[in-house]
Amino acid sequence: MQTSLSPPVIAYIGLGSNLVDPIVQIKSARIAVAAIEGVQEMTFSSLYHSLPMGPQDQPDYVNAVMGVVTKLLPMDLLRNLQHIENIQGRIRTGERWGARTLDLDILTYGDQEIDEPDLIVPHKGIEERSFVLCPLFQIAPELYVPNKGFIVDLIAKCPLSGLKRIN
Ligand code: ROI
Repeated sequence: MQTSLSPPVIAYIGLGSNLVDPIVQIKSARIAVAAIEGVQEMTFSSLYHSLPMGPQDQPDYVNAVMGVVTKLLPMDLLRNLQHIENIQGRIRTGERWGARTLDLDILTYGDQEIDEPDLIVPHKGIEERSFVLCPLFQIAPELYVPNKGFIVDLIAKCPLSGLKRIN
């Protein structure tokens, strides 16, 4: 893949899966993300079991968050993550908030705020998602999420919604 390199930035990536052996999906994705050229794994949270946000007629999810140092520009990082989603069998049905084999979201990218048609960072709705905030807090307890607040304050305001740590 064609990419441009820039100075290293710390980014956090949310991982989610609720189809075709979610724990295996998340573990495979971790390896694939760490293997992207220009991306280095820094931290990886526990795995969490979460109830679906959105339509309830879908399986429960497994979620985790990964911290990386990357020299990729945000759009290049996004394209690489989408490539991994596709390789792991993600089918985009167009259904909003439907089940998926793998979801890889850029949660934060340094202190940048990005508002592009394909990419909004910090991730939209992060403050309502305990399945993102809890693993993120586990690996980055002092994080300030640009334009949203400190992770510790975001977590205090977010219901746990049945989230359970697996490992
Ligand atoms: N619900 C949970 N619990 N975990 C997710 O990763 C997740 N991802 C989504 C939607 C469909 C909004 N619901 C989710 O994209």
